[in-house]
Amino acid sequence: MKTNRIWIWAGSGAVLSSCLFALLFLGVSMTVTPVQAQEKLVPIPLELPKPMFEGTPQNLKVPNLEKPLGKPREPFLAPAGVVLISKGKKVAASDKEPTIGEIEMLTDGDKSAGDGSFVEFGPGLQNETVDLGAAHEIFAVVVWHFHKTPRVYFDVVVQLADDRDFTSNVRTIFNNDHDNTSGLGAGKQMNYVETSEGKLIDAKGAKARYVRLYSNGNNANELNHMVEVEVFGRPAK
Ligand SMILES: [Ca+2]
Ligand SMILES: [Ca+2]
Repeated sequence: MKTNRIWIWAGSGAVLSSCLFALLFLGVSMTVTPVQAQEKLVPIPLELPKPMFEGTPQNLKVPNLEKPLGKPREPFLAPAGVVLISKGKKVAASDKEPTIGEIEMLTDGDKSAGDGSFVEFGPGLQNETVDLGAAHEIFAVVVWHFHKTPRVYFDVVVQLADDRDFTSNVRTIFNNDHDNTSGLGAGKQMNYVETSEGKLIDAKGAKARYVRLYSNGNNANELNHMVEVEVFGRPAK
């Protein structure tokens, strides 16, 4: 009898401690798993314009140039509910009087390559800033500078900030200015050839209201061009 009772006591003790252990384990794994990892990921609703040229020419004499993928880009995944949040949003530019087109055309939804769809800004380092109207979680920024002919735009830097003057919580999400011509810091990303796919930049859910894009001329001339900027995200919690 006495032995039985001891066994029962020992048995419930073991059950209790394994329950405690399981709870502890669950608690630990819950704290280390980020909330986002549990969200369902789906391709962002990105619509591409018609290409004006096939493939990518190999004869561009540009240093530090990324090798073309040779196939369509894989769909970009983000949490379900992430949508295009930049269409029709206000844009400001360092060159307030573009020589071709209007600043508003950067977020008008027209991504065509042809004349009448791109905006031409002055030479040298220029920037354009999209105001999303409120803080958003940003997952992707896609930019089309010019895709009528294959071109490489220089010193492409993309930044996020909380304020329009880019003084508060400034983060750089893309920078291929490897020798710091722009004075924004040297970047490690490579030069790339513009295509109808645009350049897709992973913003990893960073919170910001403003998106700023710099460029500093291109391999054909000193001017800066922009067809469209698209930002995919959702309102910040
Ligand atoms: Ca446009
Ligand atoms: Ca540079």
